Amino acid sequence: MQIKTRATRPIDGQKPGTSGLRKTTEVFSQSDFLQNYVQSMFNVVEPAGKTYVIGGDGRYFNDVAIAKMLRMAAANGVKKVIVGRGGLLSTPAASHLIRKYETDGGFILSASHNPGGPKGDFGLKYNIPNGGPAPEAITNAIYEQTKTLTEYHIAQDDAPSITEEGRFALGDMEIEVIDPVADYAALMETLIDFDAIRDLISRGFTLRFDAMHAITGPYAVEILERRLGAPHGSVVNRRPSPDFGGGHPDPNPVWAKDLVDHLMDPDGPDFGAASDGDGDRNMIMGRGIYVTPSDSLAVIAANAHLAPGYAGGIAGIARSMPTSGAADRVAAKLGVEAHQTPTGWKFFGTLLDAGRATICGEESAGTGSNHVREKDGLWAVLMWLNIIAARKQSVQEIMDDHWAEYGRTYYSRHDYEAVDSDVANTLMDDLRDRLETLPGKSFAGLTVTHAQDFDYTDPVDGSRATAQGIILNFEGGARAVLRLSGTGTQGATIRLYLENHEDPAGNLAQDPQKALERVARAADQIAELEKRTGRDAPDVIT
Ligand code: G16
Repeated sequence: MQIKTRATRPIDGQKPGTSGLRKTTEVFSQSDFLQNYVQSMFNVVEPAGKTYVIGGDGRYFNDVAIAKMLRMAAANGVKKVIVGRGGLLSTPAASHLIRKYETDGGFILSASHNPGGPKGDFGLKYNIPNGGPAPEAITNAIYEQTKTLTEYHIAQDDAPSITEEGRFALGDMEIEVIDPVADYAALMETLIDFDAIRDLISRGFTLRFDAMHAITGPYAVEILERRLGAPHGSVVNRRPSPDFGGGHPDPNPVWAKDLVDHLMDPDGPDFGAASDGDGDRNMIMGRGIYVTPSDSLAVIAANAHLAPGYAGGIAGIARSMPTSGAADRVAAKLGVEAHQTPTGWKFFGTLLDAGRATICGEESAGTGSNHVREKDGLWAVLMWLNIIAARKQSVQEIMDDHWAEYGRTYYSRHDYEAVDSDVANTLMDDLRDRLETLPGKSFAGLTVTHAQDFDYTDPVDGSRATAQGIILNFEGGARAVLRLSGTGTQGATIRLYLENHEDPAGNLAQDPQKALERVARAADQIAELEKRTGRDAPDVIT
């Protein structure tokens, strides 16, 4: 095999965000953009003689990028690559393979819930040997490499086809092409009570899983239909397509509206769920009810012992700071640790590795456990089905019982998308400067009790992350959080997270937007969201 060393120059804007590097496909496919980033990652991980997993969510450019990465991996001395057939792997499945085959890490190609296609987005991240996204010490080192890179190495030969399973070679590097689903499905069988779910379905329980034309289609068909017996057609939009059927593969009530319509129909299925582009996010619904991700985390944690994989109990619950406090109440009752981390699944890794958290979750539709080191959409769906089967209750009944026991934390997120970056940064900077002046002042009839910028010190390795979002606490317990998204590719997205807890004796049946109206107005008055962005309402409310 002939290796070519090509001269290159640093390319601006290769700083990884909340979860790896995400850019428009147009930017990612520009000359040398991918190669520069891959070589920068290789320069940090020193891949000679090592084994990696490579796979992606099948979006446009996935195949081209993987072929190039295989040639670069061979040229950089990689010993072996395990790759999903067709270059496909869901993010949680990739995490599992890294752990199961004890590889030196993996490379996941995805822009998650962002649209795909030539006009959509693309992304790439490195996961460490524990299966989780690289921590900031590594992503920062990669970014430093991108700023000084002068050359990259690539094999002259073409990469072999990866459309069939088997063992292939590229120079001295072995390429093992495997079934993307089999290992993951086997793992789920060890954690979840498949017999109980099979029995539930055989007695007429109906479900609709919307794969949103994305990667979970083949996983859901295998597990929900073939192994658990859901009738053919229970999984819809099941075939992954490079542009996700022209849609936005983000499982929330806005982008999965078709699923919401089915579940809000009095004759609709008993259970509904959706997953995102790369299979790590989830949305849970029952007939007539949408479960917020924050509530879903709390319910899964409270009932985890009903699933075989967690029968011995859980060690702790971790949530990202903007996620509601509903899970903390469960942790308190169970007498287990509760952790609050910055946004980004990578921050859960140390807690999971140290056995200080078993269940983790985020308001952004991510839930997972210590079975992998990524959030896992299908796992959350299976946990819910397991809980429904064990409790012999509907989703609505489970939520009613949960709220009656713990109270209800009303929750919503308001997104202002594609805001001019300068406007968004100035808004946050000005707010940060005024934090000390806010306590004691009233806005929309709510008095601020506490205002802070969230800083985090990892309790396991002591690493620090600063300026992770502004928290505004109000008298009576309401909370608003503001932060800028780290996953968008157009301008800035300002996220406003709102919550208000109602005790079990309070009104548990309010419309969440009504219950949060006052705190939303207070946050807007404080941060001048509408005035500064020139919008009279958020672009997306979930
Ligand atoms: C990623 C991260 C999550 C984060 C989400 C949203 O998820 O892994 O931890 O909550 O982005 O982040 P942001 O608010 O910065 O946009 P995914 O599913 O996009 O990989």
